[in-house]
Amino acid sequence: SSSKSVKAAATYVKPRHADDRDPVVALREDIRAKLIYVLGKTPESARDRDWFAATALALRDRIVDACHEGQAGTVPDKRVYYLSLEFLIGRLLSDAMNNLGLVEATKQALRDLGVDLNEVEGAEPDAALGNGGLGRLAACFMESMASLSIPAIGYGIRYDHGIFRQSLEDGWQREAPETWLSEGNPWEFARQESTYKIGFGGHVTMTSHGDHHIRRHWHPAETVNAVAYDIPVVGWRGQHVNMLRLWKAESDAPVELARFNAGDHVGAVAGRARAEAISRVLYPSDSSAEGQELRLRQEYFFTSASLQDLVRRHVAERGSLRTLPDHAAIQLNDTHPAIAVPELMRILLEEHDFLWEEAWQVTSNTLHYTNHTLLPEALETWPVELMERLLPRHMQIIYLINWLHLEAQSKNAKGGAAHIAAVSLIDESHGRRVRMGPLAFHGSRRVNGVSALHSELLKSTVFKDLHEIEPEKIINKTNGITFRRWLHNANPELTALAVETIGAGVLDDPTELTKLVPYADDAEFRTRYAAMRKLRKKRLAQVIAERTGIAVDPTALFDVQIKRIHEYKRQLLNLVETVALYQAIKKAPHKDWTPRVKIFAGKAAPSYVQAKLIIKLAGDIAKVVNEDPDVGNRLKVVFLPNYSVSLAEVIIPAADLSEQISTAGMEASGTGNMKLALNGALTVGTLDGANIEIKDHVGAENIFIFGLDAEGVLQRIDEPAYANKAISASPRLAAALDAIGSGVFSPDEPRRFAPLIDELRHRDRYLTTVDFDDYWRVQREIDAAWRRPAQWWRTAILNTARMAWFSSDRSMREYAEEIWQVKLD
Ligand code: HBZ
Repeated sequence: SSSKSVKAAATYVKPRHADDRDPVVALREDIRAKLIYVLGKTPESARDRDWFAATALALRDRIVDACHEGQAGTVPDKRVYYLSLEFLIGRLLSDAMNNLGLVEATKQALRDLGVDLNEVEGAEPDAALGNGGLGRLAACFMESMASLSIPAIGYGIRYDHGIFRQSLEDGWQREAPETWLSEGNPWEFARQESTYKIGFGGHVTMTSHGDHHIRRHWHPAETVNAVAYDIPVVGWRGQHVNMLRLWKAESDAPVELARFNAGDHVGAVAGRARAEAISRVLYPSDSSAEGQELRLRQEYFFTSASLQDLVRRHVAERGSLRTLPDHAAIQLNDTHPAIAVPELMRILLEEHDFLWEEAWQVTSNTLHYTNHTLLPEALETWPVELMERLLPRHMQIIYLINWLHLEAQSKNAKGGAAHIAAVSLIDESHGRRVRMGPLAFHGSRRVNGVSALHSELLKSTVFKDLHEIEPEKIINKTNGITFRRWLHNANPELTALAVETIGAGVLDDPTELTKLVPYADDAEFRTRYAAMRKLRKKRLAQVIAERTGIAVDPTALFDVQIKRIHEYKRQLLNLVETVALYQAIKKAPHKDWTPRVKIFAGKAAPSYVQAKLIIKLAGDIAKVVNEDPDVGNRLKVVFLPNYSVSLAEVIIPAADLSEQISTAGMEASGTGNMKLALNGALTVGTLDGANIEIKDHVGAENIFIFGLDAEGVLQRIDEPAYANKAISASPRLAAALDAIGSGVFSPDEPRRFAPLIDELRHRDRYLTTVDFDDYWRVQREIDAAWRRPAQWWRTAILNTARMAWFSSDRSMREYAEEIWQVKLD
């Protein structure tokens, strides 16, 4: 789709290439040569997938040229290392073409070869090495760092299987493995020469070095090789290239030939299979901690490989590791790499002869930690027993770090037992467990939350006691999104309209979007803006028809909630309101209802029973509502399967309304909220996460806010029987719950949804019942607003015009200046 008309961009972006052939001719020749000589295909026999690989290889050459042209042989003053267990990248082709300024040239080159760029783009599998917001944020940050020329390396795992493919079987979620690497990955370079040994298990020895100096040494029982695979990340206008370095686990044990020859073909490779399992699959749970041994192995595997790699690089470039904090800033994306704290200590102590205090200075001045959640079930802890077995030396180091930390605390005024227990890195309340959040906090120079509200809540809740010890440590860095992907590439029509109206400068500087503000009052511009949206809605309607068989009317209000399925995100609130609306339409079918299409998409963690039931409920409601002749086009309900980055790129530009309705205080930030508002969807939302900052930027009159705020939630949650009271006070809510709970949407199994409804009636942990009436009120206000198109489109344009601050370029500039202390040009 991006081929359609980032024409606007291509006109203004000077193509870069390594030779002086005409860019179209050069691409045509190179793509053809890749197809024939690298892939071994003929143009006649090539499938779209082959053309994709050939095109990617030709573009990769140009990225390498850009890299060599710009940075060859230079050692940057300071590098950023972004450690993340997840990078939810999606497709890379349109990113690469756009940032190289080669969209039109590639399209023309392929056309000359008789191939349609759109088909080629469609043949690229998503690199879906992440679950949701946290993983996608890492991908946006990588793109922005390259675009800002911040020298950076992203470190992660090269999973064979990313997030599972979701299908619906009779409305129930089914998971199948995603095989994105089955035909190779043309973007990557395998670097067999960059291999590190990662140890597990074993024991620790002590040797005396005189003067009371005892050195400990770890002797792992088992080692696994981490092999580097590099994906180059090219920034805007090809000015700078960074690397995403992903580690693959390989066994260092040979095939046991004697066993194999004796006929034990499976046993002969069992040890190898165990080692290689580490990079086999992405853990598919989001916002809940896994607690399994393989997960801890993954965390240590990629953290150790990354630290060994960056330490080796630093020593090669600078000699002494004492200057590491001056030349390296390591960012830990949540606690998944928090084992970096004892691992960096171990490397400095054992492999570089540091004394404890020196090692601590270097470690705690190099590491930085981003927290992404306050939900207690998502905060990682590891049983001490498991750590002792898998990482015995690290457990010793953690004990010593904790001992010194608590020793310092026992000397201060608040040093009582309760305070010590609150700040300890070990939780002793239900078995002994290492608390990875406090470990990351204590071992880092800065800790950041991801929205203003979230950072404040960090200080008053999960890190309250640690914050009092070091009040300067927690800072806020509100999330952002890359406009290159989420506006320019995903919405070329809106981009072209903006470029035509306010100039191409907007492609380099998103703050130029504010120049659109006066056009909100220009009727002709509003008509063009609305026409752009209509085009994208027709396209989405096609996709909906293809994938679900449901026919939707593109003139209806497209209301979207797209995100992981989780109770705190309250898809259930949206569904209960859908049922109430359905009942109201049935009662008064001839009222002038605002036609709506409610669009849902998102994956549930495979073991999350309630979330899977919510998906089934969406499908069951859809079946009844969509087939009811009394309803017609007034209301349609759609659940689009297999939500992904590339599906988001289709839905977001077609959305009129963005549902951001989490229980206040629970969504750390949200980033889909930013993508939708940037593309001109109006937000219906709670005062949660970055919604608050979106409201501040777009203006309170241009967003629909409802429900309790975070403080209100904290108060209400302690009141007795709040759900009961809310239901008794609202006949509309009671009727909707009765319908769902009694089987109106599941006549084949009337009690199917009782678990969901019983939870709402008796406990309602996420205050769905409490916020319902206000949600209903604001939705009817939205119905009315849709019936005043001039006003609606004015508001939509003001949203687009005022979202510039949410660019991840802004986020990355703030991290660079206030956390990493990296100078920007
Ligand atoms: O991180 C999300 C937050 O829920 C969202 O509000 C925020 O915008 C986004 C970026 O900061 N958190 C996640 O996506 N968390 C996970 O994906 C996750 C994955 C594995 C875990 C725990 C959490 O073990």
